[in-house]
Amino acid sequence: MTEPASEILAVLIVGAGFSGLAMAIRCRQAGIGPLQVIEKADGIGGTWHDNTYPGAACDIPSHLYSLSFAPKADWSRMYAPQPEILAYLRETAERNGLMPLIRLGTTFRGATWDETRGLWQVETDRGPILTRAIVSGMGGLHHPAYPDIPGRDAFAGAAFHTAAWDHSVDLTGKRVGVIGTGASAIQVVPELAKVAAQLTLFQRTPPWIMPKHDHAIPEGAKARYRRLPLARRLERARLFWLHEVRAFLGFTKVSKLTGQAEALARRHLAKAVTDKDLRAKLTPDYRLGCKRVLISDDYYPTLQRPNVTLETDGIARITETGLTTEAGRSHDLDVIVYATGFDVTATFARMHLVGRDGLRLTQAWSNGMGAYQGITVAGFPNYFMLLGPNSGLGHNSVVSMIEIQVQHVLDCLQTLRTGNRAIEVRPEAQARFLDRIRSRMADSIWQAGGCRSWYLDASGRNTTLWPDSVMAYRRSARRARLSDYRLG
Ligand code: N01
Repeated sequence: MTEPASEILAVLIVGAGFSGLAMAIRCRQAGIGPLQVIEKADGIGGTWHDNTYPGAACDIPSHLYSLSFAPKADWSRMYAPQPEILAYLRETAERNGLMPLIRLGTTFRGATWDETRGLWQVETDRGPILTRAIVSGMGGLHHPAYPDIPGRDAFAGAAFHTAAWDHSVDLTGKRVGVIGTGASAIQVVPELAKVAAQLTLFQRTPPWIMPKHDHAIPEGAKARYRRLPLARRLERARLFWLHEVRAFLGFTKVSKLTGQAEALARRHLAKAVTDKDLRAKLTPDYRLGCKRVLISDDYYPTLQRPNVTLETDGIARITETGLTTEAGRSHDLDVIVYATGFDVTATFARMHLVGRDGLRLTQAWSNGMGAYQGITVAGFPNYFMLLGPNSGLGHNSVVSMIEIQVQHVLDCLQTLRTGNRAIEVRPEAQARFLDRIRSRMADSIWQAGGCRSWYLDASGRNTTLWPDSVMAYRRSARRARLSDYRLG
């Protein structure tokens, strides 16, 4: 295949969510091109395009969960609802001239490194693309996970996942069953309970929940942020540090303060739930931080509504008319909502990437996922990941992580403009980095906290989260240390 040079991209960005858009903006500002963004969905926004369930919102404050170089002064609430975040991403893309560069409805199928030409040959469902570099902004939370419960196909009513909401189904007056009690469930349950005749929540493990204190941002504050960018920046910094200290409050490892954070969460529960039996069912038996710590002010009150039942008996099977529990209780339902999270490992495992000397990413990761700074993998030149392995966060805004990674990738991309055809992480640098991660993980809250979560892979290793503060990651990853890379 010999394409004219004009059809060879400098960078292909996969995914038009927070990471992909941030990368595209910064590439344009740095004059890196030609550039294209492909997105499998029919609109931009990534997770905020997919997750449209009632009550969807961010559990990180808006002024922190936004790009520092694309600020928004007039966020409506402390915690923005999904439509507002999606609108922000659309406006940001438009304002930065990205829309003509984005090809929607185009799925990345895989890519093969062409050593002779120093190019990636990318396969999409809309044809091939040739590019010098690929930046994956695919993230890990977009393949809905459905539980392996017998009889799942037998159910005669409507059934859908929180990340693939079926808006054609009117839940008013219906008997609704929700499976799962994670971050998505605690947002959707209060909304569904307002309209459903009966809502049954199937809980396997109770989450730790802290008060949210959500509120509308006063008009005066919005005007101030508009007038005085410094005031907005100070608010962002305040929120950043407020969250950053959580890394030392038991959110990454058991600390002296873990017990105090747990006591705070228990008080939140005790204040909201007076019934002793219900409170016992809602009390976690593992350490706070082991699973994502949730925030909500309306979840506990919702569980005490007369039309809501909390079922803690395990689900034995799904039948034509509802669910049967292991104790033999039947729940007749009109609708089942799966709030059962995402298949993170499968998302990365499905990346059909063939690097140098025919090395497949699945081979490179046969003992578990891992990447230098969560960004680059030895054997895969000019391939970069945003929010790749071990760069998710439990305690602070992932947007901060994205911005650090974008800067690192920009440094790498700059080397390709100065005569180098390829930049590839040195295996020894990657090994050193992964050793560091492993040793920090050993006594982390996710390993030692007495729970299982989506953070862990099949062998029980945490390959998803960064085990330290954002500032530590910034020190580690913000600038690409070129001595850790091989240029050629
Ligand atoms: O998914 P989850 P999620 N039978 O994996 C249960 C981000 N997010 O969509 O705990 C019964 O957390 C499972 O039970 P257990 C955020 O990063 C962010 O809620 O495994 N139950 C659990 O309760 C988050 O961490 C926001 O015992 C079953 C639930 O399903 C990530 O997305 C908002 C089951 C899955 O919880 C995922 O959150 C929403 C079974 N067979 C999401 N299988 C923000 O606001 C699974 N479960 C930023």
